[in-house]
Amino acid sequence: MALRVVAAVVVVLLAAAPMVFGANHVVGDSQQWNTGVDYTTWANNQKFAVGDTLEFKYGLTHNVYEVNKSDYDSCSSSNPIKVHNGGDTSITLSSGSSYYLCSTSNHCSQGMKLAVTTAASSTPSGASPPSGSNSPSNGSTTPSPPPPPPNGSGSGRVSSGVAVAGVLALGLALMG
Ligand SMILES: [Cu+2]
Repeated sequence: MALRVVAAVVVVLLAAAPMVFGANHVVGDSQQWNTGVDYTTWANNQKFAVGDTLEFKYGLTHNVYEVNKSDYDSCSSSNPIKVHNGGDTSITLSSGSSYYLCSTSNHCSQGMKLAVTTAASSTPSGASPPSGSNSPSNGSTTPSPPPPPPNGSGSGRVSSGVAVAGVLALGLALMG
């Protein structure tokens, strides 16, 4: 029976495993990474977490420059942290904020700039469970778990044996 509980727990863990991997956010959704899209609004409707991926899909006239905040604010592409090309760029988010823009002509000032901030998730500060171990079972009545039935496993074994014998008898009757 304990084995069955362990098996059930393993099944639940396996079912939950895909949630460990982060979500993929296609930048701009169906509008993708393009001019004329408000990526501030888009980002505000997303929930970014550490480990999520940001996927930029774009035509080859565009690109993805990862920049710092001041360059993001001023649409400067002269000092990029990282440059991506090729039309399909996936970036895995780490904690904090990251900033992206397109360096082509004036695309950034036409809206091709994106700021992403991941939610602080892994460190809930100061929220430790209460450590007091005062259980409310100090009263006069002592609640004890009910004892197992005296010959539970024995009778179970007997009844299953009877069942097996019955199946065998049925099989013999069918064959004979
Ligand atoms: Cu562009």
